[in-house]
Amino acid sequence: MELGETLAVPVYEGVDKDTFLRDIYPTRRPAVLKGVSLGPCCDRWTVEYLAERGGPKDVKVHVSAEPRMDFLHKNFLYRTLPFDAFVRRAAEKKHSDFFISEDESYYLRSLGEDSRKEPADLRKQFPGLAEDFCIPEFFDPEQFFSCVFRISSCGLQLWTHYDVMDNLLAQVTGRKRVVLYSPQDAQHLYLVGDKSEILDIDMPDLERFPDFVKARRYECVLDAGDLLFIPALWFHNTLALQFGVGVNVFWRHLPAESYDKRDPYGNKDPVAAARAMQGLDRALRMLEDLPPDYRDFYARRMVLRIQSRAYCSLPAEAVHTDSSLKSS
Ligand SMILES: O=C(O)CCC(=O)C(=O)O
Repeated sequence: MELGETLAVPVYEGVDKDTFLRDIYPTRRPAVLKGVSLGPCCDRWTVEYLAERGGPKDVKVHVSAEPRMDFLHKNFLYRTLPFDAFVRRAAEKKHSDFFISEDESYYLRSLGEDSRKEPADLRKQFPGLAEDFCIPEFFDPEQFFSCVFRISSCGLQLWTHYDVMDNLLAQVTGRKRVVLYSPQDAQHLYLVGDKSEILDIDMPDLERFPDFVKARRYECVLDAGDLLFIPALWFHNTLALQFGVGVNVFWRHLPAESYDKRDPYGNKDPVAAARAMQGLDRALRMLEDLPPDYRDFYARRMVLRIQSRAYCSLPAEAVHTDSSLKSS
C-alpha cells in the first residue's frame, strides 16, 4: 500500500475582503493568499529587531530534542525563557545554552495573560511588535477570537490537529510546509481528541495505520508574506523549512454562543458537538448490556443511521488550482 497523490492547495493573488468572502470563504476549503499586505513586519522582523522590540518578557515555549514534536506522548518539554533569548535560540542551529541538547528545537505558540482563561492577543502581549502587523480584515471585528505568535526553529514539525475556529495563518518570515486533510477524512487519521496519532505523515507506519492511505493529502509551501486560510475543522501539520515567524488569527465561523466559553486555545468542540459526543458515549455504554454479537449488530445500525442522517458533502472544489504540487 502506498500514500495517494498530493493535491495542491489553491493559490490566489492579491485577494481583498470582497473576493475572499465571495470566492474563497464559502467553499470551506483551504487557500493560499499571496500579495495581501501584512504591514511593515515583513521587512522589519529580523531576529535582532524581534529580540529588541519583544524584550525580556517571559514566554512559555516547547523545547524538543526531536524536531517532530509528539503531543500525545510528550517528547518535548515546556520551559520558560525571556522572549529575546528564546528568539535568538530558535534562530540558531546549535546552542551553547540549552535544556536537553545543543541541537534542540524551539517552538512558541503565544498565550493570553492568564493562559487558562484568556485567548492570546499579540496586541496585548507584544504591543510593540503588533504595531508592525496588520490583521487581514476578512471578518467582522466581533468574530475575532485570538491572534497568536508562532515562532519555530528550522525543521520543527507540529503534529496534525484541527481547531474549531476559522484561521488565517500569516507566514511573516521563513518558509513553511503545511499539509492539510479534510474534516471528511477524519476517520482515516487515527484521532485521539483533536490530534492524529500519526506523527510521520511522510513515511507513516502503514501496518499500524493502514487506513491513512485513504486520507487525501493537500499541501502547500508558504513563503514569507503568504497567508493560508485554514477553515475550522481542517486538519493541519506544519513543518518549518527555515527558522520562521508567523502570526495566526482565529475567528468565529458560528454564532458566539455555539462555542465553549472556557476555551482559550480555540480547540474545544462546539457545545452541541461536545454534547452529542457525550450522548454517543452514553448510548455505547447502554450497548454494553448486550452480548458481543448483538452489540456489534446494533453498533453497525447506529453507524448507518448516523451516516444517513448527518453526513453531508462539502461545497464543490474551487476551480482555481496551482498544478505545481499535483501528483508529487
Ligand atoms: O504555524 C504553525 O507552526 C502552526 C500553525 C497552527 O497550528 C495554527 O495556526 O493553528
